[in-house]
Amino acid sequence: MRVVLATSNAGKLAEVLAIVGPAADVAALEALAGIELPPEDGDTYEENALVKGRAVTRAAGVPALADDSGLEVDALGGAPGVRSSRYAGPACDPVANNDKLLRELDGVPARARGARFVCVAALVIPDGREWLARGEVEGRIADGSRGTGGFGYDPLFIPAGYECTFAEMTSEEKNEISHRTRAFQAIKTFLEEI
Ligand code: ITT
Repeated sequence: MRVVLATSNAGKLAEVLAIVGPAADVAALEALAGIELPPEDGDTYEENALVKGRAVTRAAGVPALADDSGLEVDALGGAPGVRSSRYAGPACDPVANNDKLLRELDGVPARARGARFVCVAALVIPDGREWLARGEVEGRIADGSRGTGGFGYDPLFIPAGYECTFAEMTSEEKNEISHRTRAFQAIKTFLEEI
């Protein structure tokens, strides 16, 4: 089955292709020229994932997958959370976001740098049916930026049980344990049903 992934984030697209690829023919949003994603002003990952998925399904009449995700840092009361992409401002600049996060955690010791990545994946199909699935991975925030793989906050995130950041892992290693894999594995079972 052909589904369109409602994202403008190339890093997400690559990961979702690797996870869901064998179960469905996943196309990038660019395949549907002219369709723009609506603003994400929901207060939850679930609302935002559905907004993205519904917009693409409505505009194109095809099944859509969407992903809303973020990084929740304990010492910051769960911020940046659902606002992760815009943490340092509307430019959604990952380097500025990472710099801001390191500044906010300046002086916070390792034991208090706990964090988790959260991903909510949505599947929306033209007959109105919708599915949601959440995946999380626990870890902590490094003292500095390390590694060149992945995207977004990956150079700052050390998953529990590891000493390297997500950006120091291969994409296969990250995909073994990531929040995105956990969410999209569940969505994959729904895809196989319809
Ligand atoms: P789309 O809305 O077009 O899908 P986006 O990047 O704006 O792309 P989100 O609104 O879901 O996506 O924001 C998620 C942000 O959380 C993302 O920009 C990263 O900063 C961060 N993030 C989520 N998953 C991540 C991961 O696996 N590795 C690193 N950062 C991640």
